Amino acid sequence: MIYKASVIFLSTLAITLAQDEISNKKFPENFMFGTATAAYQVEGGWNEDGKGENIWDYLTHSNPNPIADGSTADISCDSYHKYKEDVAMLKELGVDHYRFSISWSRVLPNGTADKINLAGVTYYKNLIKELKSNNIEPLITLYHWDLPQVLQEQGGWTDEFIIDAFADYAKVCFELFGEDVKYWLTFNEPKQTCLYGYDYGSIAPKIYSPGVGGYKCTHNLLRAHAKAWHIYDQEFRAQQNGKVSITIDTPWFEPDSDSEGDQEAAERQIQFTFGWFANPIFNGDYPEVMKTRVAARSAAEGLNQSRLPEFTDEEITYILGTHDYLGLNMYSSYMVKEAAEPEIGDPSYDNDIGISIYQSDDWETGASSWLNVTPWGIRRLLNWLKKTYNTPIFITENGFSDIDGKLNDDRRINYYKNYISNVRNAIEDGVDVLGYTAWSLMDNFEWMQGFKEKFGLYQVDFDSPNRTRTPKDSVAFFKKVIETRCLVDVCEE
Ligand code: GBE
Repeated sequence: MIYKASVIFLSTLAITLAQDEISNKKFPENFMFGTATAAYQVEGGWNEDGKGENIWDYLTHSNPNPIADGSTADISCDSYHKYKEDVAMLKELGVDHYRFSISWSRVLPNGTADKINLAGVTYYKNLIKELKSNNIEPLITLYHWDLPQVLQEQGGWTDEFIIDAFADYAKVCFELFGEDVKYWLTFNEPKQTCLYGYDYGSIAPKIYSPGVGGYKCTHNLLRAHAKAWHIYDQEFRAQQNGKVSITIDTPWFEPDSDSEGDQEAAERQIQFTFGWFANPIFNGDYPEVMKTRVAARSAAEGLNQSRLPEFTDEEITYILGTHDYLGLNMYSSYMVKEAAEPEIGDPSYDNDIGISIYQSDDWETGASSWLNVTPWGIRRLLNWLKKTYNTPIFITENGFSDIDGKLNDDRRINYYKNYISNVRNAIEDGVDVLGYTAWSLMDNFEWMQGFKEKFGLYQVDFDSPNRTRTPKDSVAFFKKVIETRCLVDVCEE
């Protein structure tokens, strides 16, 4: 008996230590709960009705196929044909908004505004109409990584011509869809596009140009973002009355100790990760620490100018203030320690930062190598964002992956419960959070991991021609949170 009791006591203690207490405070009525997807990950119909090829079509069709399970998203969830089922799922969840993205090459098959593909336009008009008639607010991303392949062949994001090409595309979208859209995002996760796409060379278009390509790409992307925002501001805002911003992704970076060195290293890391994109838009120009470090290392490498391009004063002014809110994607955290200055050698973004980073073995992990369960990190990050940019924040992605995609997804429920609770605590701390978006509505094509890592609230049967969608247990959980605005049985009124 005594033995049994102590086992129970110990296991309860372990649970208590593993999770924070869940907030019993209600979310405000106007707080927006929703889910997200992205065009290439769910639509399929890769060459239907006049759609042009994009860099992910091109990459997944190349030989050998570089995707972990050899898959493509030619069909994926088949949302191009099943958008009504998708909206029915959103309706069942009771969401306030749905975040999806427009496929540039579906609307402009040549990448340029000289030819608009009517069938593509109709698809998005139908989707928006279906959402609106079910009282679901669309939150639209213009660019979720799927650049038209023809534009890549002209140099893609590291070439300046892309600024006008994107601005033209954005204008077409505002014109065609803007009447029914209150929330726009120009870019999803510029760090992934620029660093992973044009510097590390690990995602499409897989260009390896360490310490150079990422900075060049970002320099164009930020000017393209600003141009799209100004077009909206000058030509559409008065009639359409929407908000335009960008979604930036970052983990939380926790200093490994109280030492000044570790604190400074963690701040430097987040400035290189988040400030790289946010500082020009919210505070003006790249973060000081980036300018100084990249310039110094470039000089030591024998270059006569910094690998980090410089904005003109005019550009700084043009980019500053091009936001109506801030989009945030957050999943996990890292510990950061100071490190010795990396030796001068071949240029590298990571050496430009020059810190050391790790994830604790004690942290629970999902199917994705980089994703660990650190719900406290989102609260600290939200507070850091408030302190640094002081702006309303829309959480546009947060979620958990597993390999099997099983219906009984307790670990996903636990992830959501703890993260959302920490979001509620951050609101209590005084952070202005507009909404929370779960990634993802359904299992889908997880980029280089193909269909091996599943983030969905709904399971999708990729072996059935119908792509049958089935709710996982997390659907009932999230539905209840949205309905009651509360994470526990009874919330404080
Ligand atoms: C987002 O990215 C995307 O917006 C969304 O499209 C995606 O499906 C979702 O998250 C889930 O991943 O060397 O193995 O650590 C890590 C999330 C690459 C942020 C991938 C970088 C996820 C951060 C490479 N990750 N990403 S490594």
